[in-house]
Amino acid sequence: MTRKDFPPDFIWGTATASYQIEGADSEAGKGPSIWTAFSHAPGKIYQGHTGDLACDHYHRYKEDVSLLASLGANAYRFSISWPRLFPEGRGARNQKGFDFYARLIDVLIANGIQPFITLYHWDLPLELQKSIGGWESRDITAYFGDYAEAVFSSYGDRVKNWITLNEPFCSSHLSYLFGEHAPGKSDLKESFAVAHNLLRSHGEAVRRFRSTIKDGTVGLSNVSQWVEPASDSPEDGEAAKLLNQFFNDWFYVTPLKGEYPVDFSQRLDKIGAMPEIQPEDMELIMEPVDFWGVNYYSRIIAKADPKSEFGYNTVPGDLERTAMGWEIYPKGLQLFLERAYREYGEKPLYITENGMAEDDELEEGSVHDKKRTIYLRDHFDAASKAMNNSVDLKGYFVWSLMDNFEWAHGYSKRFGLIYTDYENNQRRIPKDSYYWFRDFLRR
Ligand code: IFM
Repeated sequence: MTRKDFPPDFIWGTATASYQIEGADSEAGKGPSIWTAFSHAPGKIYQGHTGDLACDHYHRYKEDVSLLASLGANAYRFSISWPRLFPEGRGARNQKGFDFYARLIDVLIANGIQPFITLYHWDLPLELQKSIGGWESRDITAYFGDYAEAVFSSYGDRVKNWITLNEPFCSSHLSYLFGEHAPGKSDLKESFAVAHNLLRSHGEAVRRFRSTIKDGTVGLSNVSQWVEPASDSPEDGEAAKLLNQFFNDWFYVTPLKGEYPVDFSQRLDKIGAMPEIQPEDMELIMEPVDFWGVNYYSRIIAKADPKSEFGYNTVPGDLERTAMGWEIYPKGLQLFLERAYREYGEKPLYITENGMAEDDELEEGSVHDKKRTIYLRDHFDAASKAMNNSVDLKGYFVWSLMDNFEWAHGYSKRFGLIYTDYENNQRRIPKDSYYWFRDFLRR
């Protein structure tokens, strides 16, 4: 398999997110985010790590763009930090923040790299959390819309591809149900209310996009798991359907059809956890997207369990795992892309994240991350098979350009093509997988 197995205009890039790489968290007028507060709260993050400095990308963005250019990437997906532009989420603008992204965009374009910008990758301005409860409040939608519009008006002349939200599943359920992410709450009903407000805000951003930008595309990036039943039994089949609705369909089918997936909704209804849907909410949520962003890492297996709240549980599979403990299943990428294309409206797809954490070690200036290289090769192959089966896949972003702040895991998990040497002033050291990807792109 070589680059020639993909169309000539195929997008090849890497992805990152603001809080995970930028650092300069309280510099140049930036306001704190919910992750600033969460990472500084005792006991929330591995060994008390924070994103205060992260990869120091804020100061080293030119070096990072040079590394992208040497890789041969023709695109780069990054997110904008809302509190860097609006320190309190609304009201006063921070011009230095706007200037930073303008410089980043310009240097990318000068190097022939198209920016793909995500508006929200989890770093909500802390002030909005404190004053209105962040995503818990319906009022967030208008504020997110205003922020989105300010971004579109500032950069829309140069940036053509946009993503509203990254993985609303995580910013609702990981943050409000499982409590692992900021703001760290555990309340089922609230997590679905938050998911509803995230989807409404996504719709609002799409609406603002259509009224501000004349040429360009906008989509939504979802964490996407290939769901399998534990056996051929009808009960496990039903379990897989429910898990699919909870994990995947909730954030793909709802914006497509304006209706929450029926079976899972019925379960939620029974326990009084369905979000309140007001007239016109669904019309807003359904604002049509131009593409779906698929963030694929692994599969999950569902087994019927009449005693559990939703009628199923997940059970471990027996495939090799990454350092995150996620099973390595390239075939799942092909199957997911095929299902997504078929069931989510035959829209163009991008893989907006794919990659793996490995226990990388620096040995005499090199990192021999063989597993990651094989992982990427096999997932590229799976993507190309999906395309051969008629899936309209337009691009592939490897997660991540460099090792970075992996949320609750701090810096203990390394996903990068480039090793970040946290002990030595965040020195960048391209790993073997970086050179493999570079050669793949050159060939
Ligand atoms: O690092 C995260 C990213 O922020 C969102 N998607 C999954 C990645 C790996 O866990």
